[in-house]
Amino acid sequence: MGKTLAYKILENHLLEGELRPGNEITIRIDQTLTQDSTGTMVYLQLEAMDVDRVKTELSVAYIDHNTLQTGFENADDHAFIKSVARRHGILFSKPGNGICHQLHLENFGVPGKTLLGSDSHTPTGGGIGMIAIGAGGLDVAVAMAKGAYTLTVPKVLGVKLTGSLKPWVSAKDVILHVLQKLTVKGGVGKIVEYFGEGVSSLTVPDRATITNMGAELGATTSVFPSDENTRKFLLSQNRQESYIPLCADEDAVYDEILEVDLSSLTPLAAKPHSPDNVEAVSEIGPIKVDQVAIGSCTNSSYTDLMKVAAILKGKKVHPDVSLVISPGSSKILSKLAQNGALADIINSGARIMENACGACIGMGQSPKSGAVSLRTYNRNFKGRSGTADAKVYLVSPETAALSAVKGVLTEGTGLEALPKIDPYEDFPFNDNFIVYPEGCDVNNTPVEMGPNIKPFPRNTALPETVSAVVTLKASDNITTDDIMPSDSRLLPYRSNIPHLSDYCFEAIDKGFPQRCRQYGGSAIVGGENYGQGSSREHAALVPLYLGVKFVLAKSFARIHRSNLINSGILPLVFADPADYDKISLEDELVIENAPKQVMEEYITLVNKTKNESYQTRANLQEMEKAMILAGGKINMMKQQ
Ligand code: MIC
Ligand code: SF4
Repeated sequence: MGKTLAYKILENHLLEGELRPGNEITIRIDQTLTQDSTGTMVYLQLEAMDVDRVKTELSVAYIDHNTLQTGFENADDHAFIKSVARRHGILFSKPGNGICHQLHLENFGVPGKTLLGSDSHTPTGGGIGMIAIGAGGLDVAVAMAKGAYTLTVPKVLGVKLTGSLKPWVSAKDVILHVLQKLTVKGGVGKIVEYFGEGVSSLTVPDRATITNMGAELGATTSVFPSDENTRKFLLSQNRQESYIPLCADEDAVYDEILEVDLSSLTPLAAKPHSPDNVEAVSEIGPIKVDQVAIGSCTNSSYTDLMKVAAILKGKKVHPDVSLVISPGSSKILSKLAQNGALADIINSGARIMENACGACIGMGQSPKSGAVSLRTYNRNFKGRSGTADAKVYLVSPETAALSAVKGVLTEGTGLEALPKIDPYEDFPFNDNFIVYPEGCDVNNTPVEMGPNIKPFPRNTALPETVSAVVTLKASDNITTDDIMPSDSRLLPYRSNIPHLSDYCFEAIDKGFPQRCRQYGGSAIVGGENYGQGSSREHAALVPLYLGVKFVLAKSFARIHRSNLINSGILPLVFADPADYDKISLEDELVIENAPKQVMEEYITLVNKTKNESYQTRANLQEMEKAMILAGGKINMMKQQ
């Protein structure tokens, strides 16, 4: 039976377990990446593990999220990360170099290797044939310490591509189409693997846009074959030696198949407030636009920005539109500056922002009240832009740039095609933003710890009786942005859990932190796909700090579920989803004989307030059981 590309790479990296869907396996991790907003926790955890040099082939610490530096906090975090990177042999990418995923693709990604990153969009690396997985910070710290990662084997969903894209239709429209078909939970427990004759028509930046937004499907990762386009991309980055051809066997068997005829696609947009709320731009119609934001790890490649420059050349941004552009990397910005495209962009009236995440994570550029903001980003969750009532639409760079000029949502069907852009132009080698850990030694490099950096909370072993009061009842698709909001006000406190705790669930229920403090032990009740979105483990660490003992939901998103378990918080799923309606805010829920019950298939939950009980399941793998019993991953590791 033929093998999928995903399973070939996993098999090559298998350290423990059997490669079958649903099994627990441990794989070798070749590379890791961290970014700064999750990185401070990662490196505090790495320090707590008493390791010397990292065990990976390559680990890189990027600074790209918290670069506003409106006070000492961001810069202190950067200095902390830099000092820890040096201690353990990790490369440090200075702020200003660009967005971690774009940079990793350009400078370090290698087809066929595994990459674990403390950011949900790490699967961008799948664009060059890597198995690149986003994970919670602690998992990445452990991967650095041990060179390994334990996961549940996903199924493989094959996306068969035929045809090729028409002018003005782009990679963003491909992934928006897939999101429309599969929804934000359609990829949970799956790797999305692209194959078929349509693959060769997509450039590496196209592929990276598609694998990047596989995160929005909830997928473990997404992967493209490594082919001639991959070779040309690596050559353009002066890294031809990293190239190897890779693809699935001709007769590979996929668990599911979705067919996409690229020629049939039209420009699409994800409407507020979910990436799967997709409709054709022509159907939505020419709504008035207040802001257009181009950039983010999804759509800030050289090709994307060259297309944008071609559209803006000789044009004027509409008087009612603020157009903001953040290039993905310093190399891209430098190239645009050299070839004159940057001047075309600036002359149109666009604002150029730093090569960083910026507005994508609400670090500046919040639009005006009630604004319509078109963004080439990957998430349009309510409030993420920093403006609670803004309406964010996710679109391609082509649609974004055209609309910025017109002042209304516009797509290009029928217009003259854009000039051909060579995505594989030569990018001269430049590592001036990289700090190498030369002569690193744990013993002679102190950790630089600013006053904003506070210890992370630790759980205790699972007690006999777990008793908790329901302090929040939430609906479906709760995001980690809902649980632990991030914007320019809160991002400087990613290394300060006590401070963040006052803002937990702020936009959903302001009374949550206070209720948790009042009851001591609490429980959260959620709907389907609880914890989708960002990998931030703050969405588990802050509830832990506030005394949350378990989360009871209809289903969980992968990374958040792992983060809960890593923190010793039980993720329970209703055996009968109808029980969700029976539980009310402030009910008291109890698990008797908890250590015994977590070893079993079902866990009985008693509702003391209503005098009834419910069957739940934790679906824990063996190692996950050990973590829950010990009160989290670090405690489990210390016991071992
Ligand atoms: C995001 O896009 O939400 C982030 C910010 O990159 C997060 C990481 C974080 O919360 O720091 C992610 O996607 O994992
Ligand atoms: Fe940064 Fe946005 Fe990408 Fe997250 S999604 S890594 S915030 S650019």
